[in-house]
Amino acid sequence: MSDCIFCDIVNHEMDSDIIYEDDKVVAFRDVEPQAPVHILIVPKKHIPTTLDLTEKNNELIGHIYQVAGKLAEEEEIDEEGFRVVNNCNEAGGQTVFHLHFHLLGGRSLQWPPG
Ligand code: D5M
Repeated sequence: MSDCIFCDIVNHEMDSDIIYEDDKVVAFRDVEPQAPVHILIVPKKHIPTTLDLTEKNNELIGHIYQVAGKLAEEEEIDEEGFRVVNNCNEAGGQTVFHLHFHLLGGRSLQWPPG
């Protein structure tokens, strides 16, 4: 176990409901779902926040959005619509400091978010 829970999930050292994995990312169901479909897409590499991204990560971010679309199709929320959210730092609502993207759907999502 490390001091990062998402690193522990990526390394299969902590139980989680993993629904997708490849060489770059892991996707698993959020333990505190805010919508009928709430999946976290997490890079395997430990990157704390959006502010730590560099040009070297451009391909990774594009890949994450492609995975989000593929999972939205698999979860059958693609046609009705869904949201991909990244929270950054405290006021942005970030609680786990390992970069992650929330895939939310299965209900009508409000705007602006709270
Ligand atoms: O989102 C962090 C999210 O991570 C939040 O929705 C709860 C979720 N979480 C925390 N621990 C776990 C484990 N162990 N499995 C699955 N989901 C988890 P943030 O944007 O940082 O607020």
